[in-house]
Formats: sequence, C-alpha cells, structure tokens
Amino acid sequence: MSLLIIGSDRLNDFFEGTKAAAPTRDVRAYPDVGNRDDIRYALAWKAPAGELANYKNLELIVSVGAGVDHLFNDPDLPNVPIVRYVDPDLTARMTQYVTLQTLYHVRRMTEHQQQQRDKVWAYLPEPMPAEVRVGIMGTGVLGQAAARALSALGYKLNGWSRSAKSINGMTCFAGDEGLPEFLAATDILVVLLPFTPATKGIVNRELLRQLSSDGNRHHRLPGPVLINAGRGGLQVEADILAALDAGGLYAASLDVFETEPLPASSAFWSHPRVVLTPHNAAESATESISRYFIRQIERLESGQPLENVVDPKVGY
Ligand code: NDP
Ligand code: OXD
Repeated sequence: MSLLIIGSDRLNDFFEGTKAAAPTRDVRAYPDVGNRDDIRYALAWKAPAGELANYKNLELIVSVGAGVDHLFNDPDLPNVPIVRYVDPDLTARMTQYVTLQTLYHVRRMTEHQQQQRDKVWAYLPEPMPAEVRVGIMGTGVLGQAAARALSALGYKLNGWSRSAKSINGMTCFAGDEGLPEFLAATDILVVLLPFTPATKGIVNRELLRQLSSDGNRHHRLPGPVLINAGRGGLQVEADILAALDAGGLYAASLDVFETEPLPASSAFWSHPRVVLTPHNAAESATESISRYFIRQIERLESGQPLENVVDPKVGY
C-alpha cells in the first residue's frame, strides 16, 4: 500500500509534505522506488513517459495540477482513475492572476510603465469597467471563479465552454457554433481551457482576427487583450506576435508557452506590450496538494467516491 511521488521538480517538497500529512504511510519518491509492486497510489506531474505503466498494482493517479495533459501525453498511461487537483487555494491564486492581468491592461499599465521609464507625464484614456467585456474561454472551476471576481469589479462577463451552460452574471456561449459570437463580444480574452486534442492551437490567427472585429472594439482601449494561463499548446505564438505587431492585439499576458522554459530567443521576452510569467499563475502549494492526495486515498480506501475524476475520453 505504498505511495509514490513522481516527476515534479518539487519532488522533495511533495515527498516531505505527503509524509507530514500521513506520517504512518510508506511514501517513496521516484526514482528511489524500491519494489514497484508495492505502489498503489501516485502523485504525479510530468512523470517520465512509460514509467507509470511499470506499477502493476497502481490503483489511483492524482495530478499535481488541475491540468492533466501531462498524463495523457504518455501513450502507456495505465488505465486507473485519474483525479485532478481542485482546491480553493489554487483557485484563489488563479483568480488573483486573472484579475491582476485584466486590471493591468485595462489601466494601460504597459504604456504607463514605458512613460515612467521615459519620464513622460501623459494622460491615457481608460474605459469604464462596465464597458469592458471580458470573455473567458473555459468556464470550469477556474474560469467561473475568475469571472466572479471580475464581475465584482464591474466588468461585463462572457463565457465559452464545450457544453451549453447557464451561469449567473455571465452570458454563456458554447461549442464551435457559439465561438464567433463570443469572440466578437470580447475585449479581454482570458484563456483557461485544458489542453486536449480539441483545443490544441485554438488561439491562432483566425481566432485573434475575430476578437472585437468590425469596429466592435472598445473605443478607449487600443485593441483586444489576450490573457492565457491555460496551456502553451493552446496558442500559436507566431500568430500572437504577428497580431501584437499589426495592432490586432493591444497587449498580452502569457503564463504558459509552447516550449517551457521559454527559450531566450523568443520575441515575447522583450515585447513592450507583453507581460510574461514562468507558468506560475496558480501554483499547487505543497501542504494543500499533499493533503488532497491523502484525502483521495482515504476516500478510495473507505469506499467513498473520488473527487474531480478526469474523463479520459475528453482529456480533462
Ligand atoms: P475545468 O475542467 O474545471 O474547466 C475546463 C473548462 O474548459 C470547462 O468549462 C470546459 O467545458 C472547457 N472546455 C474544455 N474543452 C473545451 C472545448 N473543446 N471547447 C470549449 N470549451 C472547452 O478546468 P479548470 O478550470 O480547473 O482548469 C482549466 C485549465 O487551467 C487546466 O486544464 C490547466 O491547463 C490550466 N491551469 C493552469 C495553471 C497555471 O498555473 N498556469 C494552474 C491551474 C490550471 P465544459 O464546462 O463544457 O466541460
Ligand atoms: C496546473 C498547473 O495545471 O499548474 O495546475 O499548470
């Protein structure tokens, strides 16, 4: 009945955190696994491909993150339940990130920062919050929480999801058929989708072209804004740079990239209207994820349903 921590560069933290959360359990950290047949439960983040298939008594995989694309990347992923991480701490962190970036661009801070460096004292027009339409792609746990915070700040909220939804305080759009209308009604696009075969490269030239097109854009914002904290594989970076440079996008906040760490050669590093962060929009805090891992194990062992089980058919 041993527990395995595998694949994160914070492996030692999670090992210590899990031992602290369940002092009587036998916890092992990859690659010091001992007999692989002892392992029943794994806490995983980007495990080496093929490795999880070696644990023939594995009953449960808990993902260190809310996203599980790192698991489905593995062609030999064992057929056991996968629980993704959903936690108020993670949700609060993402809400803060999305709120911070939205405010930053609506208040034209990239330009104010440049003016500060240039010692320029100049007024820039700013929209009223109630006039700004924030469109959230992915109205799941994180998208809905961010929407509630932005709504409280006075913004207008639209949301787009795979299945049709009705969410208080938000105009909802769904599926391929709802996408054009959603994009045309968006000033600030917040991407909180999972990375799946259906969402790969979705933030591309064609999508960006539809943002507030036809003169629909806000008259006191120089153009639409992109905020992506979902996954780098959702975006086509060359298309984002082209849109930024041609004026189709005013600014972007990117926390995730096609290649991570972001290569030094990327033009995003020095783009004046890009805010970039190293995939830390919402980190999984050691104490919370360790407790969550143990809670799922206890639920499984006591016959209660697991929480936040992923559907492998849709990949999230
Ligand atoms: P959820 O599963 O709760 O929500 C996912 C949302 O995306 C749902 O609304 C879902 O639609 C929608 N969706 C999925 N596929 C499609 C599609 N093909 N077309 C339209 N909508 C789609 O996930 P979370 O909110 O918990 O997390 C979202 C993502 O955020 C994670 O998968 C992860 O990649 C990323 N993340 C990034 C972090 C960071 O630090 N940068 C931290 C944490 C998460 P429906 O409601 O119909 O199912
Ligand atoms: C996650 C992440 O998916 O941190 O939770 O990227």
